[in-house]
Parts: sequence; structure tokens; C-alpha cells
Amino acid sequence: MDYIENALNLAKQSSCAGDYNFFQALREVLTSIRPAIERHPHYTENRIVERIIYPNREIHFTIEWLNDRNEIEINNGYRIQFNNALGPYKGGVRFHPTVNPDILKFLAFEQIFKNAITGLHIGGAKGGADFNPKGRSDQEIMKFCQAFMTAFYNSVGADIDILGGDIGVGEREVGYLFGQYKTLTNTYNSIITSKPLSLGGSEGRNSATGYGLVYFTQTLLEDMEESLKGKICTISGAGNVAIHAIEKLYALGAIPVTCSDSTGAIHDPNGIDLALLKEIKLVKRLSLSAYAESRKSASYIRKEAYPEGSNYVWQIPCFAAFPCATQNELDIHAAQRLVSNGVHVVAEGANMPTTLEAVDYFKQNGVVFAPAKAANAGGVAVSVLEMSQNHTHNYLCAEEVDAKLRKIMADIYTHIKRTCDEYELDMDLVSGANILGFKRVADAMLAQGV
Ligand code: NDP
Ligand code: 2IT
Repeated sequence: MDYIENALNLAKQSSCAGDYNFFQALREVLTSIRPAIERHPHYTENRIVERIIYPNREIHFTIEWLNDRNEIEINNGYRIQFNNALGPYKGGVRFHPTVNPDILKFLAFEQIFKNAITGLHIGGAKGGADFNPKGRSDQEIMKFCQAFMTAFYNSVGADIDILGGDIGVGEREVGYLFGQYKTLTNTYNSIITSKPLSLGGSEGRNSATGYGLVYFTQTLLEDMEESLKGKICTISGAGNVAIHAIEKLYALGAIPVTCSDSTGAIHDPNGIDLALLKEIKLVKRLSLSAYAESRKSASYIRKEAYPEGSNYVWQIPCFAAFPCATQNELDIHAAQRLVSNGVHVVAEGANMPTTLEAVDYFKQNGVVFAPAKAANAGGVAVSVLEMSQNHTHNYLCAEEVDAKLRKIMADIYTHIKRTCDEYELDMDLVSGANILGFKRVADAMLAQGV
């Protein structure tokens, strides 16, 4: 049997049978590393593929807490500590009602290779809870974060597993999670990143994923003697990654014209009003319908009116598209529309926002496609800078962090492109990224013995 089908069958026999998102990520990585597997037989001899597809540990815990009405609420919490061959487990925490072991396993699996691609020494993990932060008071958010950490703190450690932000977990939540860990352990350890500056957070971490995404895209466009200047760009999402991507696109002279949230999408042909967007999503935490109410040039399309399964923003003609909301938000129908409207580049800010079918369609139609594990790695890379500053007590200014982020993103592109050349993959950055990440993890696994 082919080694990919064999590995997928093995994974299916374990507890993860039926894990749709995890199998999607698994299939993409395993399919694209074939050239490396064929060139290096010692990976097969040492059963690296069979070993890399199983999480080292899956932790499931119950979170019990009291809401503002003094009622008991119960949520499920998880942490998937997938692989620590390269360093301590590292990855974000997601609070969203859709969180389940399948979603977290796909995210943790992807994180292993993303973290390897940064060239830094961190393993891959992801965690979260099926908690919906929408409509909760600040006090409820704090109580939930405290209960989450209380249920789970003994599996965390500055050299064991370091948490971070993701959907529904920003500086506010990270601050509460950190505060509870400190209280429970009487330490001030760097067990979580994306902390507020007042708690030892890093300058530039909040903007790092969005800025890094645009730096990566800029680097690859320069390599093709192109640029973002004056180009129409479409973005999905209206959270941390999307907002900072829009900010950096403006800084480079591009024209970002869309954004979206869980209620609908905005098309603002004159360019998104960034100050208004920040006010509505970050300060007031409202739906994007409020954006259109304040801005005459913008149209708001409710989610129910989208074509089947697809985000409205992909209907808008653009030079570059940046999916920055969530997994599988850009399907084959959206890909066909983007291609027929002449898109040149698609760069993933979110994790696995593009379906496998859509990625193939972009490849077949000559669209340059930058996969998440390369394009959005700036966030976790600056998380490691935060850890390093916490350990050394030597803090960097915003300009220093930004210079490091630019270099990290440019280096990621260079290393992936070199891998593409080595394996004659042309501009297949998906395969280049997967092979680069896989080899780094596999070589570390070999060096450690069984
Ligand atoms: P945020 O919570 O800040 O924002 C998420 C945005 O996406 C919100 O606008 C939200 O809408 C929207 N969204 C979330 N889920 C859905 C859904 N199911 N359908 C439609 N819209 C949705 O998260 P981030 O910006 O941090 O994360 C966005 C993506 O980027 C995720 O895939 C995350 O894993 C990835 N990522 C994040 C990094 C980080 O540093 N934060 C690093 C690397 C990747 P609403 O406002 O209505 O909730
Ligand atoms: O998907 C990701 O890389 C993140 N959510 C950031 C993880 C981190 O630990 O900073």
C-alpha cells in the first residue's frame, strides 16, 4: 500500500477516525512530502511518517465556572501537545463554540511544521475551549480564563508547553490566563505569549501575524518583480490578523477593500476605513453592520446572502487575496471566481482557510499561493522573541522587533524557495514549505533516537 494511504489508515484506526479537518491537513502534508520521502529512505526506515501523525499527548479537561447570574456553566477544554522534537510545545489557545478535538488536532499538526519553518526551536501544540466569548461581560471573560487555567495549569511550563493567542484569545484573555497561572504557582514564568506590555509582552506581537503576512507577500512579489503598490486587495476576517494585514497593506501603498466577520462582509471600494474598523471590532466589539451604518461608501452583505459555503469577499475582483478569518472559508467556488477575476496571489493569514480543491485550482491556474504555515508564521515567531525577552529581561523596542520580523519572513521565503529549487517544484510553495518543515522535525526526531 502507498505510504500516504497507509499513514492515513493508521490515523483513522486511532481515536481520530472521522476527524475531517485533521485528515485534510494530514493529507496535504503527506502528499506533498513525497519527494523528500523518496530521496531519503532513512525516514521510512525509521518510520518517521507513522510516528509524526500521532499527537504525543491529548489533554481533555472540564471547565466549571460561575457566570454573572451566579449560574454554573460547564465547557470542554483541550490541549493537543503534538510534537516536541524541536523544542518545548508552543501554540495558541482558541475560544470559539466550534472548538473540538478535530479542529485542535489539525491546528496543532500544522503548528509543528509552521514552527519548524521559522527556524526557531519550538515544538507544535494547540489548545482551546468550546466557550463562546460573544456577549460575555469582562468579568465573565476573566472568570472563564481563570477556570480554564485552573483546570489545566499543571500541564504548562516555560520549558514544557507555552500557550499563545488565537481566535477569541487576545491580550485581554492572555492577561487573565497569565494572572491565574501566577497566582496558582507563585511564579512569573513565560508560560504564555501575546501578553499585554504591562505583563512582559513584546512590542510588535499584537501586529506580528498580519504584518508578517504582508511582509511575506511583499518578499515573494519582489522575487517576481512585482509589488503591492496601488493594487486592490481583498481580506476576510476583522480580527487581529485581518486588521493588522490591512494596516500594513496601506503602509505599502495597496488598497484593501474588504473585510468580514461571523455576521457578514464589507465591501468598501474606496478602501477600508481602518480607524473605523478598529473602533467597531476592537473597542466596541460590534458586528460589521455598524461599519456600514457609519460609512456611506461601504456595502454590507449579510452572511446568509453569500453563495453556498463561501465568503462574499471572494466575489470582489482583486490582485491579491488574504483569507484571515478561519479554516475552509475559501472553497472551490470562491477560487473559480477569484481566478476569473484575475487574482495573482493568494496568501493565507488564517490557518488552512483554503480547501484542498481550491488550492489545486489556484496551482492549475498559475496563481501564486502562499500557505499559512509560511505566510502567517510571523505571529509565533514574535511569540518566541517574547519568550526570549522574558528570559533575558532584555526588552526590544518596536523598531527592533519589526526589523527582526521582516528578516524572519524574508528568510522563510528564501528557505522555502531554495527547497522548491532543490526538489524542482517551481513555485509550489505548499510542497516547499511542507518539505522544509517536515525535514527539520524528522531530522530532530532521528537525532534523538527512539
Ligand atoms: P480573532 O478572534 O481576532 O478574529 C477572528 C475573525 O474571524 C473575527 O472577525 C471573526 O468574526 C472571524 N471569524 C472567526 N470564526 C469565524 C467563522 N467560523 N465564520 C466567519 N467568521 C469567523 O482571531 P485572529 O485574527 O487571531 O485569527 C484569525 C485566523 O488567523 C485564525 O485562523 C487563527 O488560527 C489564525 N492565526 C492567528 C494568529 C495570531 O497571532 N492571532 C497567528 C497565526 C494564525 P467575529 O468578529 O464576528 O467573531
Ligand atoms: O496559529 C498560530 O500560529 C497562532 N495562533 C500563534 C501561536 C503562538 O503561540 O503565538
